Amino acid sequence: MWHKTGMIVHERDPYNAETSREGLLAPITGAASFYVRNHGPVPDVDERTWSLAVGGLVESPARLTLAELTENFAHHEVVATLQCAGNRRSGFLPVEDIPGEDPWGPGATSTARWTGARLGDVLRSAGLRDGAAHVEFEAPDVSDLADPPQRYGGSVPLGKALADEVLLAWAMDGDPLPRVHGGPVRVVVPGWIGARSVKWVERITVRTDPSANWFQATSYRLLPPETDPDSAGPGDGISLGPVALNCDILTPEPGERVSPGPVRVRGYAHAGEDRGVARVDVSGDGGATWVQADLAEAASAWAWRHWQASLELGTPGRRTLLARAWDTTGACQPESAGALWNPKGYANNSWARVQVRVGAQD
Ligand SMILES: Nc1nc2c(c(=O)[nH]1)N[C@H]1C(S)=C(S)[C@@H](COP(=O)(O)O)O[C@H]1N2
Ligand SMILES: [Mo]
Repeated sequence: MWHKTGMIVHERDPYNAETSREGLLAPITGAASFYVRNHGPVPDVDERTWSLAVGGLVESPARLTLAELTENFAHHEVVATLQCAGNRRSGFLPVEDIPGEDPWGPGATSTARWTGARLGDVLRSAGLRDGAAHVEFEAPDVSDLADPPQRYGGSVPLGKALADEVLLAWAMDGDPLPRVHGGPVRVVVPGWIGARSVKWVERITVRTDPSANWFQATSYRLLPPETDPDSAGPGDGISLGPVALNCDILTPEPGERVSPGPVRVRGYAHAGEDRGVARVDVSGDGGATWVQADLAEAASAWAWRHWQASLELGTPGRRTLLARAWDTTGACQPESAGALWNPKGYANNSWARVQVRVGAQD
């Protein structure tokens, strides 16, 4: 019942589906094509009885209904790209298989215009107490992927939680937030991995430490390649937060046959947190020469940038198209997936590679 059409479905239950390459070409993805990442069943939340508990290290613990949240706090809009830490995991699989994790291509990312209250306004109205350093979010969906099975949750440091762009969102592209995307209310943490944008949020707890929830303490962490992910425990590996600079090629699609002559290559690029996309290079000759792509304006500082370039692919045969983005700190994406491979398959931001065939036949 939560299923959408035109998606690349990785799992039916829990429903996990990525946006098609074609769907990724739109500046604002639209709810009908927005990727879905669930760790458990979509919970049955009734917006008439939903409430948000705000507690922990606050002066005045509170419980807000949807009406109180929408009527007592200023409304803000942010166009923001969400990107799952598992986006582009499929690029790791030729290096070494990653059992038990979905082989996401470039479509575990999408962009929407979110409307909501600032999380910071809600926290400030409750009043922060000494020692406040992290803000935890909890949702009602129970995941049996967690060990032990538990409700989904996570946290962000207080500095990010108070930032203007972080919302408790009740609308997506001007419509009530669809249930599958966390309605009635979700957290939206622009610039951070999608895992922190907790859907169906019902409890916010201000703490001294990061959340002990399995999805924060044990999962969504970058483990050294030689570790066994099943024996990883709380605190192992690097906790993922801000999204790494990334890009991918959307057209032509992998395996597509293109005519000799100039080929239009299009894609997206995204850099998390306080970084912007500054340049994208595209190559049709394995990186011997590069062409700089034309960058479209970003819809906001928190949104991806689309790009396009024209490449001369020359004589018939197989070619690998490459793309690499640079960010506003001057950093470039790493070249190889092999150097980044990790047991859970997170944060593959290696150069985009798409194989095409030039000409009528090989
Ligand atoms: N309650 C809850 N929130 C959640 C999740 C979840 O399984 N349960 N998945 C997280 C992950 S890993 C991602 S990438 C985003 C995906 O948001 P979307 O399904 O709206 O695209 O939601 C995050 N919030
Ligand atoms: Mo994710």
